[in-house]
Amino acid sequence: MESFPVVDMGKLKTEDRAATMDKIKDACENWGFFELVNHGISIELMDCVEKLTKEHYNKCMEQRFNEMVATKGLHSAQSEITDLDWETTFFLRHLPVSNISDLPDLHDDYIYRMKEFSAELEKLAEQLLDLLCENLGLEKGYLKKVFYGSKGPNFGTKVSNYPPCPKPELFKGLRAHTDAGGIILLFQDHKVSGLHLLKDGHWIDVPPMRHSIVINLGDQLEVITNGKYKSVMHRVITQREGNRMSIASFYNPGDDAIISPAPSLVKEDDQKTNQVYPKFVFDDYMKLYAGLKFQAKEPRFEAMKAIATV
Ligand SMILES: O=C(O)CCC(=O)C(=O)O
Ligand SMILES: [Fe+2]
Repeated sequence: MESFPVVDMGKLKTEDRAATMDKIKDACENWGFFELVNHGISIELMDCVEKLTKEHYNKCMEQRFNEMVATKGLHSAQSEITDLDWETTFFLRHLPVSNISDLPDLHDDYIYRMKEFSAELEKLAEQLLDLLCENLGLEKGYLKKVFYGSKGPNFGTKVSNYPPCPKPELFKGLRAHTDAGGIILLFQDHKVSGLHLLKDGHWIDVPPMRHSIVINLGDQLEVITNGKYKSVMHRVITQREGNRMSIASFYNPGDDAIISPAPSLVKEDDQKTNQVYPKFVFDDYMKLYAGLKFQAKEPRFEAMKAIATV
């Protein structure tokens, strides 16, 4: 079986550039996921973010999670739980307006480092969007411009921990879904695994690799590429031992961004066979997604076609 795609971004500045671009193209077309190394974000910063996130979990999140488990009586579950995820999270919004300083239990150093990390991830996301443009034959800046809307992109970070679970067969850390937005950049625990993607009907492990960033594509890139690239189902399983940290940053279109297939990626045949993806305002998609996250994406695309407000 082919192995999980690992892209060495350092090679983009060498004679291996063309082969590296091909690797990204293949990953986008066939996996919806890839893992980046030599992405330019400093190891020192990543180690610091990891340390601060784990400290914050130990200090603030672990007890809260255990109380939730006790209140809901989850330890006595006897059959699979399908309406809840075995995770504890908080969300940092960076763009269009940051909420980091408003969050109650983050100390100054953590806030400072998370801001620094998110600024690096924002740059990386925009760089990746341009690499995708290049592979798709779209002009440089096309995707960034589409995502911009009138107020710029939505960019935020979900900080999650998946605590050890006494009954991993009954709980998912995060139930299977595709991501609604644009491009996702994930800094995952290098010791405790758990993220799976669905490929050709099989769940495949996204292997932990220290200091890498895992990239995946959301529903909006599937629409804009008219299905040339697909958002891929993924899930997190629970483990009996170890707490898994995951810091997922979502670079998404702005609320009023108008999303539609790039005209150059729609073929005449697609029109005839009605294979064209819908056109909509991003926030309308998000409202629909809120209630349907853990379901297949195709009915969401159909529903957006039926609404057709733009
Ligand atoms: O925690 C992970 O590894 C993945 C998280 C994820 O898929 C999500 O938050 O959408
Ligand atoms: Fe996800």
